[in-house]
Amino acid sequence: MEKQETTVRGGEEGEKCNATSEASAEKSRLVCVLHGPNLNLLGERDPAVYGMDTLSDIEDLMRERAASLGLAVEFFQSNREGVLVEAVQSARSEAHGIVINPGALTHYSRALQDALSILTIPVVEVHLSNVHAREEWRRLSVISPVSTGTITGFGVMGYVFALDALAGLFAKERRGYEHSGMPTVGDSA
Ligand code: CA2
Repeated sequence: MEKQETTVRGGEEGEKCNATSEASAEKSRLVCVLHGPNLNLLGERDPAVYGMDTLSDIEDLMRERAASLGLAVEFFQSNREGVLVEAVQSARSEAHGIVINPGALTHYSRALQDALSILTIPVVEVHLSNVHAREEWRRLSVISPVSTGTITGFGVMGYVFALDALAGLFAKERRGYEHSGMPTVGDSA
């Protein structure tokens, strides 16, 4: 099968979730998957909290699900807040949806919050652990108010659920256009 997705990693300027595979962006909805600080260490430490899977395992799982949903996916990880803000800005014009695990930035990054708040595409916030069952400070997410929805505590499955959620929203959006000519992503109907 023709490979649809493009994988982008690291913090190089100009490489953040761009639709580098233009053909794929034309054929499928493009989902930009953003991983925040320290998530590059997954699988190396704290398996009791974050599981044994590495970031690469998660991306393989998502690629598989994306292919079955007819979505294109791109991945980007950075340990730097400003670089992630730039990735969100790039996704604004390139992607149809975002899946983001902002790591610890979840709890305090107003810069990331502002960047996401400008978007009109759906944003799914994902956490491997159940942030509400851990320390008090993890219960506050400054990202949740600017996300379409949040998935927390399902481990790596949460990323798969996030793709399912986006595929559902895209399908609903298409139906909305067909029926009324109006977009319906994010409404409560
Ligand atoms: O549960 C999640 O997915 C978190 O977003 C993970 C963040 C944490 O700060 C959030 O409160 C919840 C931490 C990511 C750090 O990942 C590590 C991976 C391996 C070893 C140590 C940290």
